[in-house]
Amino acid sequence: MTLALYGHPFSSYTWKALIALYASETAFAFRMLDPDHAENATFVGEAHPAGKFPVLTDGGVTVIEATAIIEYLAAHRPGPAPLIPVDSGIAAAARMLDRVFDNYVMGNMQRVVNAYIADRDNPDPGEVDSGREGLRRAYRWLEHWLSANVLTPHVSLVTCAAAPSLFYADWVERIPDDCPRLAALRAELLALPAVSRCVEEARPYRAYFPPGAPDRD
Ligand SMILES: N[C@@H](CCC(=O)N[C@@H](CS)C(=O)NCC(=O)O)C(=O)O
Repeated sequence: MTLALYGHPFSSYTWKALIALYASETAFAFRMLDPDHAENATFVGEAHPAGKFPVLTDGGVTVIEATAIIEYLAAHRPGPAPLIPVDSGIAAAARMLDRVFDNYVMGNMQRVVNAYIADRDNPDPGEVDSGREGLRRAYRWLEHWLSANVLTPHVSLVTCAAAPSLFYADWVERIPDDCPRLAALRAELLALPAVSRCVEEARPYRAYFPPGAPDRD
C-alpha cells in the first residue's frame, strides 16, 4: 500500500518526515497543504488534534507527530537509513536529542517566528528576546553535548530533528563562534542528499519566512 505524507515543503516538521522518507528510499505520495488542495487541509484538520502537520497515512493507518512518523517508518518500512539505533542505550540518547531539538531549538525558533507572524512590523520584543536567549542556551547545551559524545550515524531520528531545526534556528539567531561543533554539524547536515533535497524544495518559499530569510544557505 502506498504511503502518503501531508505537509508543505517549507515546513520544518514536514522536513523532519521527508528526510526520513528520502533517506530510507521509501516511495510515497506527497499531499500538498496549500489553497489549491483544500481537501488535504480538511483531512489534516480531522487527523491531528491541533490540525498540525506532517501526517502520514499507510492504507488505513494514520500517524501524526513527526517523531512518531519516523518511529513508524523505522518499524514498518526499514531502509538503508538507521533511523532508530538498534542498541537500546544509543536509541535512548537519540530520542533524548530528538526532544532537545524539537523542544528547545525548534520551539524557541518558532517563538520568534510566531512573534513576527502576529505582527511583522512590530513583533513583541519580549517574545523575540526570550526565543533568541532560549536558542543561545540550547546551542551551548548542544555544543557541550557534542564535545563529550559521538552522534549516531546519519540518517537517524537525530538527523531528522536536527537538520530542519538548526537550518531555520540559525536564520533567527546565528550559531555563535564559540559553538564550532554545532556550526559544523549544521553544515554537515545540509550537505546530506536527503537534507539538501528539502532545502532546494523549500527554496521557492523563502520570501515567506516571517522574520525575513538571510541571503545564504
Ligand atoms: N509536534 C508536531 C509539530 C508540528 C508543527 O508544528 N507543524 C507546523 C508546521 S512546521 C504546523 O502544523 N503549523 C500549522 C498550524 O500550527 O496550524 C510534530 O512534531 O509533528
